Amino acid sequence: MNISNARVIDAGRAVEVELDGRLHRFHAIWLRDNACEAATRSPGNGQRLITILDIPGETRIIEARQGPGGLSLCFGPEGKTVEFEARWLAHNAYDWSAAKTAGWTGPDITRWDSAMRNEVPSESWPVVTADRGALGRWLSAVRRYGFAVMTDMPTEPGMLCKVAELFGYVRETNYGRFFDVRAEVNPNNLAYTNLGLQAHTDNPYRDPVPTLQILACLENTVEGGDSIVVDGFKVAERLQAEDPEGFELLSSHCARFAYEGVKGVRLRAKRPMIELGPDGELIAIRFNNRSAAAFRDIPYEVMEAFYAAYRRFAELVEDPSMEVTFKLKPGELFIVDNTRVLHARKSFSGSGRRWLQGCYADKDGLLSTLVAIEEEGSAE
Ligand code: NM2
Ligand code: OGA
Ligand code: ZN
Repeated sequence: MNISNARVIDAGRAVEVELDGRLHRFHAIWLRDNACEAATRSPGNGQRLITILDIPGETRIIEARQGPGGLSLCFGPEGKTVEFEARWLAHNAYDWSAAKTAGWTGPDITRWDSAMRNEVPSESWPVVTADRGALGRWLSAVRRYGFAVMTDMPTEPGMLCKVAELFGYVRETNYGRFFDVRAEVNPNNLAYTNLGLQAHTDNPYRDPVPTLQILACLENTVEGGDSIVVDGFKVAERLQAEDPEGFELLSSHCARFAYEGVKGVRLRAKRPMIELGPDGELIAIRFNNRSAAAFRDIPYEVMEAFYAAYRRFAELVEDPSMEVTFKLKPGELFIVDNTRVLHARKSFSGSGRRWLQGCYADKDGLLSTLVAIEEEGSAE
């Protein structure tokens, strides 16, 4: 990292510095808050020891000196000198002017369509349990594609929880720590039938929604029952390209979802089908025909147009050019980012047996484990 031309600007309210040939400005208050030294952050755990109120509101940069690997800044009125690494500054630089368009996603995400069927990310259980690098590859695929397959699982009940435990924790719900998915006599959920299920995200009636789902196959000798996955982020992108108003409608109005299938459970949530962050980042898709409740947060004048956009979204979800289809065999499972990738199943016939098990887990733990594995790799 090349650092040059550091100078105090705006009467000490900021510093300007060239990092690898590009000028960046950083504010005095921001730099002071992010000082990486023992009185500001605990050297042991990296947590900040001070609050914003411990930093004088009139903080200014009195002096900027440039060293080989970084910047040495003296802050007034404290009279405190702090060193900043050039690499750290470049990584956290924020002096970008380009406004982002609604629906953007970060560099870790690659959207996909049916062409993914030729390169479905997949690792085998004996390999990921023996090799951190292989586990890292699998988790990295989940981060990038929101979907990955695992093969060669022992076909023992509950093994899918061991997969969640490779990177985090099972999220227990009213359906149990994990649940059997098979046709039942008095099903409390349409998943427990032989009906086809339109591509959906699970549990949109929960807030927060479970961010990962694992579905493992123990038996599958039925006719049909194929699995389908669809990248909801790709669907959103296509909707936005062909019908920007439709995208705007689904992202700026709340839908409602509910599950009230058994006595004592009354789960309800009010959230958009396409959720954007305040900076326009695409955060989550919620789409589930079985659990959509009556929408009542969309003005009368807008409701018909909202429904037209909902229909168009559904048509894109069902467009064969968007889907990857496969039939799970015993010992295979798949994981989906339930905030992004929709899953479906085709209906299946009465002859033969189909037994899947499912569980939920959370993506923050998966991403944390992945970054830790990546750091192990780069520390070698
Ligand atoms: N099960 C399989 O979100 C849903 O209601 C889909 C969930 C019952 C846990 C099915
Ligand atoms: C589910 C589900 C799909 C299947 O249980 O949430 O979508 O293949 N099941 O049975
Ligand atoms: Zn489901």
